[in-house]
Amino acid sequence: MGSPQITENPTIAVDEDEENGISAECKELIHGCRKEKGWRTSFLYEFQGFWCQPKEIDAILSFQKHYLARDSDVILATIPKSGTTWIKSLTFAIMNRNNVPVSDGNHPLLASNPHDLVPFFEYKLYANNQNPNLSILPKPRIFATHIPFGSLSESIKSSDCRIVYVCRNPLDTFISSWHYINQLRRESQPPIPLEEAFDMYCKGVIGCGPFWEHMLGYWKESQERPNKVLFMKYEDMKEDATSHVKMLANFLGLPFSVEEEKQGLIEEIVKLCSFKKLKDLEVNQNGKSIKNFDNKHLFRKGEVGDWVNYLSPSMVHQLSKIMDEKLGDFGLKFKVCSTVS
Ligand code: PAP
Repeated sequence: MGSPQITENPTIAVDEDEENGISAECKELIHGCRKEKGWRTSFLYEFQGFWCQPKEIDAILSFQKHYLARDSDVILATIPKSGTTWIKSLTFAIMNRNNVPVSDGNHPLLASNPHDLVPFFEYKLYANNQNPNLSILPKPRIFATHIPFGSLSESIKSSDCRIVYVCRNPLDTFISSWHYINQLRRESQPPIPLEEAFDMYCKGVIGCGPFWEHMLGYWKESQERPNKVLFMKYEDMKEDATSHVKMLANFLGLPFSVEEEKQGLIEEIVKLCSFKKLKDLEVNQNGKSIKNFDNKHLFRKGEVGDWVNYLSPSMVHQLSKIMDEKLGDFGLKFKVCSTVS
């Protein structure tokens, strides 16, 4: 349980010099990559078909070289702002329920942010030129990533480890990303205008984007190998969290017993991991975790359909058209709905 003790360099949050401290291999590589203006940093680079920052590329190279998956590993994959924090908390609570009762007043989720309990490969484990010895971690290990399916390490693809992918309606993911990035920009940087960010998003230029490629990589794999990749949607989870927690536990090979169900354990997990419960915790109000960013920005509204408050009809039309063109033929659809009043 838990993540290995790996020190993070707090200066990473500053990103004063995006190329500072990256390996010679990465430096050489990015100079041959297409680049575009970034949302928070000066540039995003197109690496292996997706957009990312130099430090992420360096970490991904190291991850691809060194990470060896075990059949018992669980990998949680998302594109940013799609429900990562939520799926981390749910999976952690489900998988550790025999070690730590969900009702325990000292449950790790009450004192730690989910990002500290389920580490990212690229922002934590392999960040800052680290190559941690993950073999010392007890089984089953839970890791997370924003890396697209095609760039996962070969051992993930060839082993029997399981992948859980959470996908969110791009209209909401865009708004969530826009708010989050504006919180992280340095004081000297003005907020990025909504229209500018929207154009970049529609071109696919966003961390780990294009969003359609990211979704399709995992979607296709989930269709071909449903026992390998579980594909869930944020909106469906919001609508019926209980049945999704049950489905998740089944997929993870840890189904709830009749007794557990009778005791209301599934509902307890849903409650423990709910937006309201996590948001109000001291660690999530005042703590810092991933890349030393404030945890509070990970809990904004947690609703479906907040995009109605920001996007013009023509923006909705444009993005819906892209979703339809890029995803429709593959049967990946989103209800363009709003539950926000
Ligand atoms: P990350 O990629 O930076 O880790 P991620 O957790 O994927 O972020 O996304 C954050 C979104 O999930 C936020 O959405 P919003 O901006 O529309 O509000 C956040 O509020 C929402 N979120 C965080 N925790 C939960 C939760 N427990 N239940 C539902 N939504 C959540």
